[in-house]
Amino acid sequence: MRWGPAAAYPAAVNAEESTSPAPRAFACNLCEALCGLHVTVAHDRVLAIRGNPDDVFSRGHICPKGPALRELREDPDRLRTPLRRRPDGSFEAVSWDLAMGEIAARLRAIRRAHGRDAVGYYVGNPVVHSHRASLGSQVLQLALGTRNRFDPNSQDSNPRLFAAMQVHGDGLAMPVPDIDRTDLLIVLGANPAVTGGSQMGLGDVRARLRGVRERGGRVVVFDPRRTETVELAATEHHVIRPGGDAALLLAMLHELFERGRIDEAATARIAGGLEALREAASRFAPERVSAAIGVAPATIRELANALADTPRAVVYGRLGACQSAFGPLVMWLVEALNAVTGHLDREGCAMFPAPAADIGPLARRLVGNRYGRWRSRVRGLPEFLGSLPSSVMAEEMETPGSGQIRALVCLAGNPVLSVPNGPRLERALGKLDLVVAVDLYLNETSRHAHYVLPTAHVFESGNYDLVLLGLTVRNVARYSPPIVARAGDTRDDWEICSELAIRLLPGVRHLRRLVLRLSRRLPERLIDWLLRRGRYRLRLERLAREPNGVDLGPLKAGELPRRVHTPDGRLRLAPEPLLADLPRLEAWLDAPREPLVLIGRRHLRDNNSWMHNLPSLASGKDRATLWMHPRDAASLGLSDGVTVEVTSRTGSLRARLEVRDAITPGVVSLPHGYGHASARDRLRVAGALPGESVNAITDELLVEPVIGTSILNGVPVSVRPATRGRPWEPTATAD
Ligand SMILES: Nc1nc2c(c(=O)[nH]1)N[C@H]1C(S)=C(S)[C@@H](COP(=O)(O)OP(=O)(O)OC[C@H]3O[C@@H](n4cnc5c(=O)[nH]c(N)nc54)[C@H](O)[C@@H]3O)O[C@H]1N2
Ligand SMILES: Nc1nc2c(c(=O)[nH]1)N[C@H]1C(S)=C(S)[C@@H](COP(=O)(O)OP(=O)(O)OC[C@H]3O[C@@H](n4cnc5c(=O)[nH]c(N)nc54)[C@H](O)[C@@H]3O)O[C@H]1N2
Ligand code: SF4
Ligand SMILES: [Mo]
Repeated sequence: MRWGPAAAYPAAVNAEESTSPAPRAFACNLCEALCGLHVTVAHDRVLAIRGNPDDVFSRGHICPKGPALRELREDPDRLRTPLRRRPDGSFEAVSWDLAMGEIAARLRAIRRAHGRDAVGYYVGNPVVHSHRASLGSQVLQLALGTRNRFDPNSQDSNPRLFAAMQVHGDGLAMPVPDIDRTDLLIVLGANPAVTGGSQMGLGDVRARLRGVRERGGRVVVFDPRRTETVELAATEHHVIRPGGDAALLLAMLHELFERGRIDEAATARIAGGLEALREAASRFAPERVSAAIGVAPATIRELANALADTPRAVVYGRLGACQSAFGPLVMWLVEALNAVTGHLDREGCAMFPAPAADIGPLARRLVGNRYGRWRSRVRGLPEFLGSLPSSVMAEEMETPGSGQIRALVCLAGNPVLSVPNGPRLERALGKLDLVVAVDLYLNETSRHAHYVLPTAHVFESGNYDLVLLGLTVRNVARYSPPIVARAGDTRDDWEICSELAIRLLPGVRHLRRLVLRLSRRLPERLIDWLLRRGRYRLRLERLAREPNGVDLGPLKAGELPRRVHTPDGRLRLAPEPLLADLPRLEAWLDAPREPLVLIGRRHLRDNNSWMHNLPSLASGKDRATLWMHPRDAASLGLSDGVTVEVTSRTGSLRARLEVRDAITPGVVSLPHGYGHASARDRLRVAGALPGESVNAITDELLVEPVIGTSILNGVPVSVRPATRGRPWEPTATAD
């Protein structure tokens, strides 16, 4: 059947022509900008979505993804009933009770025969954007009790969490830039103008970013690409070689130690390890690192001194640096540099948010602050915060023996598109005894499931951003109660996870109905409890009456003692596991360069892999293109618009070439989250989009050695003209 966007979607209803119902406030949960939306609803249908000018955090700003939440609710391809796979591979609709009963029975049988670790558990990114999903995922984890737990953090935040754990003694103790008051913001590997900020929740993104420059401050961006953030907000852009950030920060420290610009007495009051940090930095003089990282010694020196001279200044590093070859080192050095220059826990500097509902104590108890408690069976990569790196999933499924993964529960994730060497994972998934997906769609991952459980739309379940309101640049509290009734036979992630957990626990199985009834509002009760005992003494009921949010004021200094959980209450400036990785960095400085390396890219209308089925976001020109500098294109004899084949150790893909001087020579870039052709029968808009999955050519064996984070920026590749075919027709990949 042909099904174009025009036929599939009811035309947007003109709000003026309808009865003009008053818009309801609801906070967008797609990214960390947490924008307030005005949602016009009539008869349980969403008519229109705009920015909410009265929202205390976002003040009316939104991006195109927020309004697309309307299309998400209407999308005819979104799942509305549980599915079970038939022997011939097709899916049939089944009841919740039947699906839940069969899943639980099969999981129990697999565990009886092969042990708990035979069930793998993948928890995807949207979980952190929903309180009902994050609490549900924890409950299900308790019931599954598997050590084969995975999440995107090994492709994302782990270096930052690890640095927080090492330096502050708590993985959640992550300061954010006090962007509203800073005079110098140094950005390493982030593009908040597009992403909404990450571990730096930026309501009213564009105004906040531009604000620094408009106040006369400096915004200095280090990035191999001239990004949208550079265009919008930077006063300076420095190209850096992918992976160069750790050496840059060490060279800045070198300069500061050399010139005696570090207040040793002040630092010693809050931190230990200064001598070891000085010793480490002494090996990385600006002249030593400059050629390798592509930043001039004078630039490094000037910036180091500017940091020391500017009382309100902050260094911020994020995803681009986390996914580089030295992610944990960079994130450690960001914390250390802010601390030793007096830019921690002060106004205009790196500051700790004070959330109304603080999950810190609970998280420390549940997840703890340890790592390496167990290792992956095949490659021996360490557990961190209860999870193993996702890059080991495929080999743990393929390799026979005790502890082999034979089933996977995948909650809100699309690892076939998000994990390096996705095609290998896809093949491994196809051979499992049982795959259960909890998702909105039948997509590249969930199409391999035996059961797919459909989740409700966020407008139907309501949301409190339990995790992300602890990472905002201003203290705010905001609860969005449900604004429309449940459409279709869906359930929310809490309902699904808690029921599955209950069915897996032998003791409570028989009291299921009672326990489920009692636990339905447990997530809200927990938040209410956290709010009441929190420092602002709020209540959920009050927040429900103020959906524009409650402004709790600018970030406050003096949070450090509450946030630091090291044994002696002081920061650790020179953690042993990170010092141990420095010889690798020194070797990298001298190693021959790869001629061409691949980095990632995010676009405003993409949201990782999963909103490409919404016409307003999918429209426009092909975004899954390979960006290449004119000089490289000329030397390879390639011209703009041709189809190229990009090859790495793991495979190859085809993409249209975009020749752009915004990217630095020697570096090419592709966005992730594309490659929907294989799911086109159930994703009719996304499936027609050009583009293949970049994770067909990222390498599951390319990980940094400290905690096994995937190196997704700096993957060696070669590029040549494609001999045949169009970029969105999938190519074969090597094993
Ligand atoms: N529109 C949109 N917004 C999103 C998402 C999305 O998919 N689309 N995803 C969300 C998610 S899950 C996350 S984690 C956040 C991420 O949000 P950000 O942390 O802002 O990350 P990116 O936009 O990926 O930007 C990373 C930047 O690092 C650069 N870079 C690559 N390698 C290096 C390097 O070695 N050193 C330096 N200094 N720079 C480097 C890249 O060119 C890129 O500009 O965004 C979130 N917001
Ligand atoms: N090469 C490369 N790979 C990357 C990245 C990169 O920059 N480059 N970025 C990495 C990063 S930062 C991240 S966070 C990961 C993301 O990796 P994943 O979390 O694995 O993937 P997503 O694309 O976010 O897919 C989310 C899935 O959840 C479903 N979903 C959406 N909302 C809900 C909900 O409320 N409940 C449920 N049950 N399901 C829902 C969607 O339909 C989709 O299938 O990708 C990582 N992979
Ligand atoms: S910037 Fe983020 S939070 Fe705001 S509307 Fe867009 S996706 Fe939603
Ligand atoms: Mo992410």
